[in-house]
Amino acid sequence: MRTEITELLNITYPVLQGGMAWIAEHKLASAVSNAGGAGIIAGGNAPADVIRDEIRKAKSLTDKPFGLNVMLMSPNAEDLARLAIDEKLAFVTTGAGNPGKFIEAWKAAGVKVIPVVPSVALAKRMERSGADAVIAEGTESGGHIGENTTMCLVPQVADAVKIPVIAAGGIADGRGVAASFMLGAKGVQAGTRFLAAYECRVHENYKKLVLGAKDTDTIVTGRFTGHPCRGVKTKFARALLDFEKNGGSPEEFENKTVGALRKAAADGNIEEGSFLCGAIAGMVDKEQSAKDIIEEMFSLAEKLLKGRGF
Ligand code: TUI
Repeated sequence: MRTEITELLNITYPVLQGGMAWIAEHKLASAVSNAGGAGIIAGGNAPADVIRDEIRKAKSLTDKPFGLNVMLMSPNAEDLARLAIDEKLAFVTTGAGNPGKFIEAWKAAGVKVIPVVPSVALAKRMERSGADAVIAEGTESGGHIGENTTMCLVPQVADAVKIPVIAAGGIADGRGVAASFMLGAKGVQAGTRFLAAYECRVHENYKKLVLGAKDTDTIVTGRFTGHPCRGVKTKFARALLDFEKNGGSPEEFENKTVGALRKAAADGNIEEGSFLCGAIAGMVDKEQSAKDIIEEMFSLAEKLLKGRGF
């Protein structure tokens, strides 16, 4: 399935793996890239040395292109931005902010730039700043989210910019891929589905929660901090929501959630971890290899799109 995204990134299938902090490391990224998609190592809040090591390990496992996700709220964002250049990565994706100040240097170094955007306004700004593509991410996504839905955001962004649009949020099978293409996307990004890949080395408890989730099992916490996050509706997540509903302070909320991603992903700590995942978790119910996930997604998508101008 050739699109502007397969051409841009030199990949076989127009699918990017989500840049899930504490989860997306070399094993998963290289498996996705080896399967013909675009694997991504998540920078998260990690220091550059740790991520350099992840990048080098991924290079030892694949000769296919893979990228780095730079989470712009990280205190290490600047170092990670430079690391992508030093390591000559094929592309970067960015999240949780405006990457404008890094774009020129990335482009000069030949690193393709693909920011996540939650709005048409930011998509247009990113296009003007020289981004190669944008990821229009709906509020169905896991982790830090915007307000608009994938269904509404993707066609509006596709109408507003000339660069290719990648749809994200709520896409976990071939139907989601086909729908995204119908909405004007030239590629998709999937996080939650890849969380269930054999090659994803997140804690067993995390996988179990996602695989066991049903349609109503995710909630959004932290809206009042300005950084809403979607994840599994555990007792801890419900307590966070009660805390904000009952007038707790945003500062105290942040204190309660410091380290919660690590506690979930590395320790499987159900009591204090934030098990971020997308609203599509209810549909993700089995572990598979990254290769099987991608091939299953695209064989269905191609069947659905055949004869519809794709
Ligand atoms: O970044 C994500 N997902 C994430 S980051 C993360 S770590 C974190 N933990 C707690 C609070 C905040 C972050 C967990 N999940 N997805 C991409 C994404 N980017 N979603 C929304 C945005 C976004 C929001 C505002 C991108 C740009 C933006 O721009 C605001 C501006 O400055 O114009």
